[in-house]
Amino acid sequence: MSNTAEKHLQDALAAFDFGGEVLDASRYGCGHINDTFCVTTKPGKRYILQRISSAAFAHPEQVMSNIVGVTDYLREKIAKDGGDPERETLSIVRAKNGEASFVDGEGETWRVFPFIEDTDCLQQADTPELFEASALAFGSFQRMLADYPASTLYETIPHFHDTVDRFAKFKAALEKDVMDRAKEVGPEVEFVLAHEKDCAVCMDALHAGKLPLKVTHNDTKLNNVLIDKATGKGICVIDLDTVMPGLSINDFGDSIRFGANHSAEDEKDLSKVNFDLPLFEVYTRGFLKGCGGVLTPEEIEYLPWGAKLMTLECGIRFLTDYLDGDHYFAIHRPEHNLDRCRTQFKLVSDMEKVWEEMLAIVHKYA
Ligand code: ADP
Ligand code: GN1
Ligand code: MG
Repeated sequence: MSNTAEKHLQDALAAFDFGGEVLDASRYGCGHINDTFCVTTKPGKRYILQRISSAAFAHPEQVMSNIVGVTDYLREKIAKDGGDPERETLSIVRAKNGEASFVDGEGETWRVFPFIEDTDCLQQADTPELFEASALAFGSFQRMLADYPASTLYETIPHFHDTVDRFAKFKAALEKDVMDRAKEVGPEVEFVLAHEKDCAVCMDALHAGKLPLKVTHNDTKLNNVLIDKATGKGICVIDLDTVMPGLSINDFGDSIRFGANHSAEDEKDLSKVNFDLPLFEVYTRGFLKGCGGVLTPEEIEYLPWGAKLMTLECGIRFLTDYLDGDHYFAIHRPEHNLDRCRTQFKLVSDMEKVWEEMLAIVHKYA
């Protein structure tokens, strides 16, 4: 994220029809990738206006093509199941020229979604019930897209969850050390190097045909699902930029990484960062229920690996960005990415200590 989004905000606002005068457009949310604004109009409606991160997405038009396809498909499915398509999936507000997005004078892409009202976006699971609600939502997302034509989807970020490739990119950043920061991160570097073999476990299982490619979300943190304030149900999975073929265990794993603990992703005091096995259990139960039988026995067997590798990989990504000079993830303090990396590695170590229990929990609900 950078402040230059404000430079083109007025142009972007003018490119869309918000159904009335725009009263306000302010930065919104806690995402690390896009520039997000909440737009309020005179008729009292709200919208999400986003500038898609060009640091993350080389082809925003491909991102939008995926989102149009997936949300059209979900809308039909939700309606058939008697749900409310306006609240249970994102809808795109097209630009005045009929396109799914607007490109500003600097070539940056903007898009608009109606704001889904009367929902909460949580940064931490306040109760196990809410965490389970998010698990049901992400599991159902897998189930609903099980028959989606995967070949029509673009790979919006190549090698996104290829942990072997993430390891290689980390080594390259370490070697270059453009910011001269490697000397500050010895223990973190050691941690990554000691886990080199682990990085290959899921990719090897994919290549061996043990794990299938599915249509997956790939960014299933708790704040990417909206919880209905009235019912406490996870009603809408958002942030669809990385929906593409991937591993189901990674959708499970990324939620565990972010939500199965009681601390913030950027907590500085590591004594507060502890993997929570009961929350792991709650999420496992909800996710498997939401998936409704679409996972193979091998996918279920590998769920703990999904949890461990998504956490390790995310820590590696934060560390790589720190070494590179913080160009990818939005940061709000100088060592932000390093703090984030440390929480992830603490969680990985915790998981390693209760590995047998994690396996037992997965077997219990398989
Ligand atoms: P990023 O990729 O930067 O995480 P997101 O698409 O997740 O961007 O959006 C950032 C935040 O904006 C979300 O965490 C959520 O709080 C809010 N948000 C996004 N879309 C909607 C929507 N349609 N309705 C309500 N809130 C939304
Ligand atoms: C980013 O977009 P956001 O903030 O929901 C990132 C995820 C990371 C996450 C770490 C496209 O998610 O992969 O796991 O930060 N998204 C992208 O919090 O890189
Ligand atoms: Mg997000």
